[in-house]
Amino acid sequence: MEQISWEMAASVVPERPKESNKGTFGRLLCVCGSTGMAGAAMLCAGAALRCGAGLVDAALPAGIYPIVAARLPEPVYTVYQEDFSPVLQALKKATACVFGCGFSTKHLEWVRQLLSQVQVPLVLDADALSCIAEDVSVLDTLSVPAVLTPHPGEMARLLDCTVQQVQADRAGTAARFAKQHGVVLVLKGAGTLVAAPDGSILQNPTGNPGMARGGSGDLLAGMLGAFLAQKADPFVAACAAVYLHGLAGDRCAARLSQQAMLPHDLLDELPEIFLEIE
Ligand code: NPW
Ligand code: AMP
Ligand code: MG
Repeated sequence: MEQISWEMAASVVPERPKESNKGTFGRLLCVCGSTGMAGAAMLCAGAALRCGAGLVDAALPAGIYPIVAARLPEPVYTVYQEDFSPVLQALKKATACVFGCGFSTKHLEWVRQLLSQVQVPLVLDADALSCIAEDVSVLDTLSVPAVLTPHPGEMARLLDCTVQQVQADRAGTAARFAKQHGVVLVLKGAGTLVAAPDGSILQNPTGNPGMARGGSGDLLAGMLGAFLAQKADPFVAACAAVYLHGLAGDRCAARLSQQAMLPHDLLDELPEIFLEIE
């Protein structure tokens, strides 16, 4: 199978014209995190910041806002409680949105509201995917490009099948789902696959088992969201994000060992990688 190349990954980094300002590089809304999963929001928003988004707006439940804001000074924050409307207002100002990392699976109605109102390219990850699995047909109502980033467990939920069935035919599973719903589908795991809405597919050559720990996927979603906010084509953005995420993981493993590396350590590898691209 054809693999994602360094050149394709590098193509996602835009020129930074002399006269540019933060608006030039997009406004990414990250609807992530819930009580008990503040880390998912931090990792997602932190990765988006390191991948060039002009402005990151982190939409958080009030309970975790002080924790996240104390650690990440750069985002603006949209804080909500029982009422989801502040998030829907923030969505109107965004140029891309990442939805689902650590969001909790209790709010199917909020997922429906966001999907019915979103007008910008969208990353759907983690608990947003688990909610959508209740009614996959909501994907067919989307009028914007969507990139879905399931791990095999989430893919199995979306298809109402077993993880073993997903893993037995990863390429076929990813390509069929992408084509059927007109989305970009990133099927994660060793040799992550990226399937385009036309069913074509590329495999990621980077990454290692040191990335098999909680939080890795939340970083990937933030990286991908940042590239979408900077107007990258959704399929190219997905390929670039998985390639650069895996490359950062490989460099982390060489520096820190697969045993001890942590997801947030990957963020420290990104500046060197972007220096090589620039
Ligand atoms: P098993 O048990 O390994 O055999 P869930 P989650 C399966 C947030 N996080 N290959 C797995 O199978 C996320 O963003 C927050 C095969 C199990 O059945 C989500 O919102 C963190 N099977 C939420 O937690 C850090 C695989 O899928 C099921 C597989 C829940 O997400 C952690 C598990 O999936 C986390 O990111 C693979 N490669 N991968 C934080 N610090 O705030 C998974 N499975 O139930 O959706 O749980 O992925 O942990
Ligand atoms: P998640 O399960 O959502 O946290 O996502 C895990 C991330 O780590 C995905 O990007 C996976 O592709 C990556 N990952 C997990 N295990 C491995 C592995 N054995 N080899 C390469 N990448 C992996
Ligand atoms: Mg995940």
